Amino acid sequence: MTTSALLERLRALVGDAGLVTDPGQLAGYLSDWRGAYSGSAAAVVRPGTTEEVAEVVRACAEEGVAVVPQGGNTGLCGGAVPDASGRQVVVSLDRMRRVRAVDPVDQTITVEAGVVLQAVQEAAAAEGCLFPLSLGSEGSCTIGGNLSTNAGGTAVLRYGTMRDLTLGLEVVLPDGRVWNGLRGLRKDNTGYDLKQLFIGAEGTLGLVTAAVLKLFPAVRSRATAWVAVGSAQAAVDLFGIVRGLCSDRLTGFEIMSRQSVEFVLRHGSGARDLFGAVHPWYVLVELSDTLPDAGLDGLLEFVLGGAFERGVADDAVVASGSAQVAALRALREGISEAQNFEGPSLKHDVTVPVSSIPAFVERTDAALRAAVPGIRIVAYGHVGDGNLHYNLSKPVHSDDDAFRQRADELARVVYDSTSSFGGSISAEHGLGQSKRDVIADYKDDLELELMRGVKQLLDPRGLMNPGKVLPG
Ligand code: FAD
Ligand code: 2HG
Ligand code: ZN
Repeated sequence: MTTSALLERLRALVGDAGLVTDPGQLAGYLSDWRGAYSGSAAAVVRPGTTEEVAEVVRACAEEGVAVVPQGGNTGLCGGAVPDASGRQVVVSLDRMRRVRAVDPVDQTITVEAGVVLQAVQEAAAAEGCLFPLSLGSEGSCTIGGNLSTNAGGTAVLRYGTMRDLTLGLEVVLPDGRVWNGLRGLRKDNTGYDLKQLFIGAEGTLGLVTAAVLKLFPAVRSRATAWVAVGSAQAAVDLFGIVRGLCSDRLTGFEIMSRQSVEFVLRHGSGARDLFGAVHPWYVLVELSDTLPDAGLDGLLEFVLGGAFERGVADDAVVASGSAQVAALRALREGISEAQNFEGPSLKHDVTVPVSSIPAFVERTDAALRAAVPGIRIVAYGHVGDGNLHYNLSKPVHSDDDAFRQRADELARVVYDSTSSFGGSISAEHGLGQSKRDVIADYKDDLELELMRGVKQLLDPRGLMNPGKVLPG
């Protein structure tokens, strides 16, 4: 069958509204959020139901055409972007936006894969519950993308990653069969936990169409502080102090280097520095509780007072009122976007044991500064999870392309250092196309062999998001 015959078959399945071939409309689906990756496609298909997804995938499989699943297209590793051949079909879940059920007794929510994360949070809140996954991209990213990247974000410390938040999945397999694993059971020991294969698979094993997710009791009080610390070691020490005293009430513990904050101060609208002096590192601490008057501000002040006495914290502000909380969060959440104004951002999403963060930072900073004098290291992230976004911006007044050309060499510096601390080169963003080759040097051969075996079992013809995750 020719491409045009396949497109007519797809049009018959999903209707005119479900098939995009117009170049103007295609553009938004063919490159990622940052414009760092772009490709071409025979078409974008937008099925409206699981049955339609299954029919579309079956039609493509019968014609030997590769499928690229896409949600909100906010991923940072090029996983949702097609290759340059123009032969692949992008399957966007952006018409599958139904919340199928919210159950406050079972504490579950069942949603289709195209539902935007923020809409899930809102649907849960409307029933007095909490869906805790929280990302800077939550207004655009979808549950299908969150599942497929095993997204993390700022509340992992308390609630875990998407893997921990998922009870059941519905998946269209690469041959078009539908696996209905939409169970909301808290316990189910009937063999292999198949849903975990699809979580974090970045669309290489199947197309997720719906999920049953865990809910939690709504949070009724919060306290937020912005703390200046003198070193990464002090940030880790502060983490130990806060966690020790606040336990599960500690919901978020985010670190930011001065360089990261400076970018937001320069490019974020209305952002302002909180302290008179400049500090090398900052921490955003968030406590939360289900009680309405849990006295969290007082608790946070008490904890920070102890940290000052021990010389761990240098300055701090406990936010008063929702406007100040939003301003503090914006200083943290604005970093990702602010980097885009400073030339190419070479992203490295690494994780090491929390206790190794200070030595990791010291060693990696030194190696990078030796390699590129004047390099701007934009290190920040979820320090309570040992996860740093160790991003690199070029020295001021230097050439974009010259810096980009050194991306692989500089990634090696960061990844070798990560590896020497027993860390991982992808904490939460995945491998996509950006890290699919380099992972071969940092993952055990046996693990890669087992991963290839799983791929071969589920997708023997390699038609589900080829060129992603597995080394070529
Ligand atoms: P997409 O980008 O569309 O796709 C991501 C991958 O999932 C691709 O490989 C795609 O093929 C696959 N996929 C998408 N939908 C499906 C489906 N239904 N079935 C099978 N495969 C599918 N990530 C974090 O983990 N933590 C953060 O704190 C965080 N913050 C961010 C902040 C900003 C400003 C931005 C731009 C991104 C951030 N991200 C973060 C990265 C990104 O938002 C997440 O990876 C998110 O989970 C991707 O969701 P998406 O719907 O946009 O997926
Ligand atoms: C965050 O924590 C995101 O802000 C994005 O994971 C990180 O842009 C990045 O590198
Ligand atoms: Zn992150």
